[in-house]
Amino acid sequence: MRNPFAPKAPEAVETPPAPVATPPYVAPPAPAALITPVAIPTAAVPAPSAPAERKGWLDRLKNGLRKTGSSITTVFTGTQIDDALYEELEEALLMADTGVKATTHLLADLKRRVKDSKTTDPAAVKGLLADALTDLLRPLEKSLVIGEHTPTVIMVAGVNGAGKTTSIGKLTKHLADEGAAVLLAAADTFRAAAREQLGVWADRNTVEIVSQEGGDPAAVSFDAVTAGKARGKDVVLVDTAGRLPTQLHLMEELRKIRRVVTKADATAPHEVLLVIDGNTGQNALAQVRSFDDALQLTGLIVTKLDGTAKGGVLAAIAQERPIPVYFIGVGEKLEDLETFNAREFAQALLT
Ligand SMILES: Nc1nc2c(ncn2[C@@H]2O[C@H](COP(=O)(O)OP(=O)(O)OP(=O)(O)O)[C@@H](O)[C@H]2O)c(=O)[nH]1
Ligand SMILES: [Mg+2]
Repeated sequence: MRNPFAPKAPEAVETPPAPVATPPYVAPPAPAALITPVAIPTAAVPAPSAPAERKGWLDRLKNGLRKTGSSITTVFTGTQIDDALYEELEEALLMADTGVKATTHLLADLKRRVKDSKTTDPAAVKGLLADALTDLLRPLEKSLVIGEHTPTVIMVAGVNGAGKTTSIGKLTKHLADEGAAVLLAAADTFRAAAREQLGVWADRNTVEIVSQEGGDPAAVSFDAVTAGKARGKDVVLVDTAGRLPTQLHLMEELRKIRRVVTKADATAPHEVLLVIDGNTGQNALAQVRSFDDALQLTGLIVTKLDGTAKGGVLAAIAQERPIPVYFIGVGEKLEDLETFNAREFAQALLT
């Protein structure tokens, strides 16, 4: 798939063989694409010279994490590497939502790196911490692959207001821009406003939407997947209503949506994504655990890493429930959704 953040190629006209009713979705390759079609190896490492757009976006991520970053980096402004430095660092990491387990792991790893490097300069320790954090976060790096199934069915869940619908909208835009046929399923049937919100995204991107006033979320999802198959869509995105893991009947309803989607297509859902608000702190980890236990998550989207988010929660997730982070969001605008890169994130956090 072409990198949506790279300058548009002059004319990348696709000419599928004429008589095929449902041509498979194939897009030209590019590194660091937001979505990876199946033909491209998933280890889509960003090109060494990141496009200008990505740099701009990284600046926004840095801005969002600045508060956390400065409270961690002041730890390294002293003249000695001593117990006081490690204690201060421990405190700063805990304050950044890193959690006890990941903090303990990072400190032990860092001490080992300091010893191996024989450095005596606190400033150098910052670089070693960035390495330790990158290694911890690396298992979370993974590309979302589409094209393996037609349609690729992606179910999206999360607590109220986490950013599910917005993230689906951003994703739809990117997919539609790349020529993928997308169908949206408004499985948030409780509120008229929720259907309308998704409808706006559908109109804006001129993609189709399956919605039903006051209908059963599982029935809407079933209809959407069935329609997606019949109409040869590349992707079906199922937007669900927000809910807390403690609302057991609502969690059961999510399981029902999942089961019913499988009835419409035995291989679906191909992805079950949890959207988490980056400001949720350590509670985000509890959300990941609960939704994963209920739905067997395949990926995460972490939103709102602009503003007051502390960022350390990704380290906690990596340590305790390493589910891939397909995307991170740093704002409400369309371009504020990007792929997750461990090294970039560690550097953004520690500058
Ligand atoms: N600053 C910022 N705001 C975001 C981001 N993603 C989403 N939002 C905002 O968060 C609010 C909630 O977003 P929605 O997409 O409606 O959240 P939702 O999870 O669908 O909410 P429910 O369906 O009500 O559970 C909106 O005002 C979005 O604009 C982000 O990355 N950064
Ligand atoms: Mg919503």
